[in-house]
Amino acid sequence: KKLTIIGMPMDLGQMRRGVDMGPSAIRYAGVFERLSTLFSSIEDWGDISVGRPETIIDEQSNLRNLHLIAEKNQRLAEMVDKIIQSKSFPLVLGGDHSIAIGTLAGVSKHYKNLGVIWYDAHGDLNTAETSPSGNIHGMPLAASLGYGHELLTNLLGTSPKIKPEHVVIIGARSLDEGERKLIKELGIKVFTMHEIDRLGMTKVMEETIEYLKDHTDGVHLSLDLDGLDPNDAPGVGTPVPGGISYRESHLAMEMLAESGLITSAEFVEVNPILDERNKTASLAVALMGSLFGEKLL
Ligand code: DIR
Ligand code: MN
Ligand code: MN
Ligand code: MN
Repeated sequence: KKLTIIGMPMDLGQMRRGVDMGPSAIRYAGVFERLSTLFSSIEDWGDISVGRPETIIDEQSNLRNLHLIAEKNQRLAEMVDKIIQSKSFPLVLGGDHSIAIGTLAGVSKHYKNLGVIWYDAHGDLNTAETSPSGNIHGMPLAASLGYGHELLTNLLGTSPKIKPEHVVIIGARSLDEGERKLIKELGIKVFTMHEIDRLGMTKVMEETIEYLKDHTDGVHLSLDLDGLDPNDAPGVGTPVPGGISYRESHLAMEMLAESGLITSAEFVEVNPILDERNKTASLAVALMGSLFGEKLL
């Protein structure tokens, strides 16, 4: 089993600076060492160059940094494609969540029915029309489903990348009006905090795995650290109280490891400037350990 790490120091999808240092923070927290015992071979391809330009609002669409985000995600998509071609498991380090547009463009080239687990406080199902913020990090799931600006939906020349019945959102507790509408319209499976409290994480993950396993030929995990409770993951740009706990999250990762379903993953929104002594990056690395089958005994 081979793993390839790639960093995407992107902070243009939202307004708080510092999330571009996420990949560095995760590396500093020891990702390479931690995962190296779990794979027969592990490589770090370094970071994709994003640059740090002034914010440019697309006049026609009101999408902040649209062109640059599309361009950089194109590059990420190509790299992720290459990683999978080399028969390795792609692990993408963010960066804000707009990078999922690139990751999913690259991954979905290799699967007819790619499943997606979206572990997040938010739905990331906005478009230019529904977004209250204009921030593209609130749009990657919509874009991957084919909704939104063509520059975001059509990377590598195909759209949509994924089907709504192959998506599971876990941890939602902040949804915008347009996102709620789209979830209902498309019938997307969502485990909000209510279901997590009510059913418990064990049942939520059992149902998630059952829901995806016979209908998909690969499953991507897109884990936004703000899906966790801000007490456990303070270093995020848009914290929402009442999130998934540290222990529930480890359980979720362990159950995914046991299922053997996950074929690619990304960990996003780690912002070391907002963090407490790299706690959130360290948490991300610990969760990766569980996701990739680390065992105490
Ligand atoms: C909000 C925040 N729904 C937006 N989204 C975030 O700007 O569209 N996603 N933070 O993870
Ligand atoms: Mn997100
Ligand atoms: Mn989020
Ligand atoms: Mn199906």
